[in-house]
Amino acid sequence: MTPLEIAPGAVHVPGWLDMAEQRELVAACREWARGPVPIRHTVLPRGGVMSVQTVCVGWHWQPYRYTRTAGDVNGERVADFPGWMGDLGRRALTAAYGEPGDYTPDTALINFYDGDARMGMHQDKDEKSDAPVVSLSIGDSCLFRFGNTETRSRPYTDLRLDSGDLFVFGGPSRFAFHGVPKVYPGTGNPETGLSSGRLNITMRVTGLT
Ligand SMILES: O=C(O)CCC(=O)C(=O)O
Repeated sequence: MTPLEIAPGAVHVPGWLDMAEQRELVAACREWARGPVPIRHTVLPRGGVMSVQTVCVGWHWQPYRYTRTAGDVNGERVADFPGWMGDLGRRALTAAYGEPGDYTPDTALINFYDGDARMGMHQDKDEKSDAPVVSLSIGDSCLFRFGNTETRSRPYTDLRLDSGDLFVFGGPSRFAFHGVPKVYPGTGNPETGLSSGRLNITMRVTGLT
């Protein structure tokens, strides 16, 4: 549970979620995956399809904007961002930075990685706010690549994110490129409620009203 600063403003807190919290998050995500906007592989503007499956709460993300309704899926409004998740986000900031500030996340992107799913190096920059991103990992471990704000390539730091880990990036690292080059199948604990695959939840402040 000792916070490790990976870069200025980017903090890894291994083993932050206990098993009961991981189970509760898996159960909540399973519900959201069913609807009102079901989990799906996001289609990119040039026709590519993301290998991860994504469902959102609070706001719906599609490349490269947020909307309340999911025009690219079924036109429904996404589930509300629950108050308990905001509390979890503030606890996460306290664990990473020592205090929560006025952190008020209003969206979460929930990504499910199975098979060979991965995520290329990218910046989270569709938010109109520079508030930190809180990332929670459950299930299979992965190789997480955390880079710099200028380029997709080096310098970057490779680290392993395990089930229960928290990663927060804000301040000078808020717009750093990052990605998931590899998931390690079979490394998760089925007690989380996930028999296979990896779940990642990122909370963000959209800055939208
Ligand atoms: O799965 C992860 O750990 C990272 C997810 C991510 O980069 C994103 O949702 O933008």
